[in-house]
Amino acid sequence: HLKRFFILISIMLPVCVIVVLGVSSNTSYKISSDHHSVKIYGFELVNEFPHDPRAFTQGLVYAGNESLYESTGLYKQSTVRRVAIQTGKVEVLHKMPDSFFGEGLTLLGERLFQVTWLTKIGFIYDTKNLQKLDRFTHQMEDGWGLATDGKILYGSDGTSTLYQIDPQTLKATRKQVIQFNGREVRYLNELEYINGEIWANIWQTDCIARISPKDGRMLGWILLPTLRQGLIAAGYNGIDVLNGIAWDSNKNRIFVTGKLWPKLYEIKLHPVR
Ligand code: DDQ
Ligand code: CA
Repeated sequence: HLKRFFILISIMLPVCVIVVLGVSSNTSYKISSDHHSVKIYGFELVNEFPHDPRAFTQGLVYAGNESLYESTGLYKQSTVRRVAIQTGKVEVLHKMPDSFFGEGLTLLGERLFQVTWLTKIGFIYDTKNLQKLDRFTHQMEDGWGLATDGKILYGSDGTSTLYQIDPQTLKATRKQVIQFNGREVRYLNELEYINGEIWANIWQTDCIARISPKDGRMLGWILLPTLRQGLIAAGYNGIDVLNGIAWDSNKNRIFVTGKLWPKLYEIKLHPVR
């Protein structure tokens, strides 16, 4: 286990450093204004809760009443579910058709919006029973993440583009290419709207980007490598990447988890620089 742990650290640390500094082997390190304005955050663990280790988490959103709505991926086993935070128990379950791979999920009013991997098809569900109300097509390249500020939807498709989407027409009303240190921030994945910002999991990393939806500017990086590394060190070898951010705006609580992770974490950020 120890050996695996060190191999993992030696892989993940450079990945985070590369993302944060925007340095690659064929470019030289350039100081840009980003380095003065973009903050780096670590975290403090507030709570940990059980999480279904078979849930390939693709969307996570606070439902109120100490529960979350979660969408899970993988063909033949994609779901939308409501889960109790304390116990991790599934309270309501909707099984998606076998041919769809569930992706990002967000809650707007009484309805849940969801997108699916490798299609432009999305679904709308009733929050009460998770029954499907409607289907839609969107204008992104692919369906990865979804979030909302309560008025408009925000979407990601695995590129560096953050989309603003009209929830009535499902048309993209604005596209912002997210950049850091003069480079595009690609692989924007699961999203959350938090206190006027968009937070984005960066696929295949332990990093979350904090983005201003007003001008598309990068505001900060949250580094969470120890969550996944801790699980690996505890013997959970089958887990996938960090994915899933939910925000309880009433109590200002932040929850994160990952694909096939046995835990859901409540975290508090602290600036490290
Ligand atoms: N995405 O969530 C990053 C958008 C896609 C993840 C795809 C993971 C592939 C798992 C295996 C797929 C089997 C066809
Ligand atoms: Ca989310």
